[in-house]
Amino acid sequence: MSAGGVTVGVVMGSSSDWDTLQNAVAILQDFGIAHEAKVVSAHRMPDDMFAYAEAAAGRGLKAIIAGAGGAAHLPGMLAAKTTVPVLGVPVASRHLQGVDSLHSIVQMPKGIPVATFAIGAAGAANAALFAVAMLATGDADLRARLEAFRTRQTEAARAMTLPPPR
Ligand code: RP5
Repeated sequence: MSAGGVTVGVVMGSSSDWDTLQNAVAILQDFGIAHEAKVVSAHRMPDDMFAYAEAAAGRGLKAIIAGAGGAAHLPGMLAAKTTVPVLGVPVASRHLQGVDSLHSIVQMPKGIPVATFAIGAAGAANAALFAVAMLATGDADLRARLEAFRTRQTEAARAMTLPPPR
């Protein structure tokens, strides 16, 4: 964790993305990761976006989870301006259901990677779990909590029962 500061930034293109990105924040909260969540719109706040990316490493951020919908240029442009790993979450868009967001984020040209996750809530949660896994490589206590999370998930799946056929 960075000295007294934020370790993982969660940014999104609009407050309308919060319903999706809150799934990432919930995971970070559960694991006690110091984080922040804010709107940083690539096309409506380009100067703010550049400032956020340029300050990220100096602020001690270890990962940036960036969610956006449609022409989802936010994750790519952040990644272009910082070497802090950017984890991209495609948000389901109104007209193309997030396939546009997914393609926009995943098809980064060679040289500037964005780790891209599934469309929607699952992608947001997995981006946060991936950030936890990255941080856990240097934090034995966090790794133990991630392993315990996996164990609980396994036990929950083993306890699943099925109803009789109709
Ligand atoms: C993108 O445009 C945002 O990431 C959002 O998913 C989409 C729609 O934004 P709003 O019109 O809801 O503000 O910038």
